[in-house]
Amino acid sequence: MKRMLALGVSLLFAAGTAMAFHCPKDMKQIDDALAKKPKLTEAQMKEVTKLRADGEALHKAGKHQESVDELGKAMKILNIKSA
Ligand SMILES: [Cu+2]
Repeated sequence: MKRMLALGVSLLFAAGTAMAFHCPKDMKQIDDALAKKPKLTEAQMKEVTKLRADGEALHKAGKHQESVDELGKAMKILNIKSA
């Protein structure tokens, strides 16, 4: 019984951790794309920068799903295929 509980807890933890690791990965992809000086309009650049900052803030607030959503929008503008 104790062992089952431990397994359940570790599975739950693993699921949360997988999500939490997604945001930094997306942020890195965005940073990498920005480092290559992509051809974006000024408005797009502003949007990407904002989404990137929002994503990081949401990630730090523990709202990983929302963070992934915001970062996903930035990645779409940058034409990054999410892995
Ligand atoms: Cu996160």
